[in-house]
Amino acid sequence: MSRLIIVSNRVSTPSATGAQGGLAVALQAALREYRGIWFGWSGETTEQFDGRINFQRVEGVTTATIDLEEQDVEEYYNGYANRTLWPLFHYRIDLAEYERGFAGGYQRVNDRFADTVLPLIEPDDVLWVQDYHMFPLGQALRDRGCANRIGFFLHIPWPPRRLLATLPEAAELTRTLLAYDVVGFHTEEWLDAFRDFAVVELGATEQDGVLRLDGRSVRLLVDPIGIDAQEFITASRSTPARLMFRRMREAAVGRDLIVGVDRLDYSKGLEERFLGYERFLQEHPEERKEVTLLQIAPPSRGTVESYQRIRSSLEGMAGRINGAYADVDWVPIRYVNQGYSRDMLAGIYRAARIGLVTPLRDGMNLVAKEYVAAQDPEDPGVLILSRFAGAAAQLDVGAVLVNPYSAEEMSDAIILALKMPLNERIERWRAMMVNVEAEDVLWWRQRFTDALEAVAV
Ligand code: GDG
Repeated sequence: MSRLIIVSNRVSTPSATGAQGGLAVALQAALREYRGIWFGWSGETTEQFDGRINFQRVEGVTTATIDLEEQDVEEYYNGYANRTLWPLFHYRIDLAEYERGFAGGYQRVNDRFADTVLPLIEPDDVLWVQDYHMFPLGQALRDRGCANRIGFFLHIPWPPRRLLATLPEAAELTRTLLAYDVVGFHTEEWLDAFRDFAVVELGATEQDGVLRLDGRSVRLLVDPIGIDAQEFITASRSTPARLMFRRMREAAVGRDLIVGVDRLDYSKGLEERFLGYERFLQEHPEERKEVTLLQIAPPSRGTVESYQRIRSSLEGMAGRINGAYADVDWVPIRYVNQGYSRDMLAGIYRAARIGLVTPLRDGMNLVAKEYVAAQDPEDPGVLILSRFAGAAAQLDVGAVLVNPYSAEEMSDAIILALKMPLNERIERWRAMMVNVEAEDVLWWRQRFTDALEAVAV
């Protein structure tokens, strides 16, 4: 295909090792095969925006980054992206902040992105814009005369129409998506919600997956993201993974391990998870010293107040539950705020009898798929998965699905998983693994770029 230009808020080089978001991990795998550029914000600030591009080439991936002004970061990133869109799109209008300053900064940064990336675009290039930071970028590029094929993929849920309607710029923002040629979502549910808003509020029409409004047409695509399954299986067999596996099993001294791995974020349902686990301890006193919950939660977006609140709330909860149930030789929850390398993470997943993945709302959730990929085929663990994660649409074939708001359901699911016989664990795991391997990150990328290439220029 033609050259691919990916645009997203941040770019990440393949050699980076620390805790990375799901988007970074997925796009590195996708870019490895392509001749092209990954364009985004450097994460640095500058006194006065000058549009200077810093190019780097690492392991076959060219990255191009720009610095933003302090005010841009405040209004666009900490403001509109993290305090307005993220909570709203995760159904948390109670946390969403609507301020015109944020909206203005968001548009300004998208215009700056458009101005800077435009000179890099050659006539045959295909552009692929990522995620909620960049909704208006396609429109900004069209306004500047860009006639290339441009696709957009949303990594988070699209909220129901009546929730989205609370956003003052809802109609404008949704309308800008019509500037793209293809718009992709993880699930049918998110796509339906988008189409519903466009049809009811904007008067768009839809036929055979193509949405039309004011002479523009856009193909809507369900394209669930996957992991680099082969890479993750290899990671789970690496030396750091084996060492970590042994360390975990030794520390567990015969107890079953339950593991959760999440960015510290209110959408991940960590408080509800702790409550569900506490319920389990209350209802099953005989199991108390037989299990340990290890929750790994590297901090994210620490400058935003709602993230500081969740952090201190979780510390309080873990302390309270441990205080109530711990004994001299056992603590119920090990709550860890640091990140681990991917290899180590694979070893941790493999050592766990249960993967507890219970977001309140999640576009997809890659941890669920990583947990599956890391299991020992002869003795796999059980995935307990929220019905409200996009991943449930694919992994319902083998996961134990729960409503994360219900402590009782969570408690029932934990005991079910602990008692599950080996043959049932294997059967469920195989069904999920077929999906994780078949619909992996390469499949996801191919499906999207095929749809984009199929658009008539
Ligand atoms: C967004 C959407 C969607 C976590 N801790 C460590 C670590 N991680 C890695 C995991 C996983 C990634 O971070 C998290 O991905 P998720 O998909 O779970 O969640 P978001 O970051 O919220 O991602 C989400 C995704 O985009 C892709 O479209 O699935 O719904 O919200 O890969 O392994 N990685 C390392 N150490 C850690 O301690 N190395």
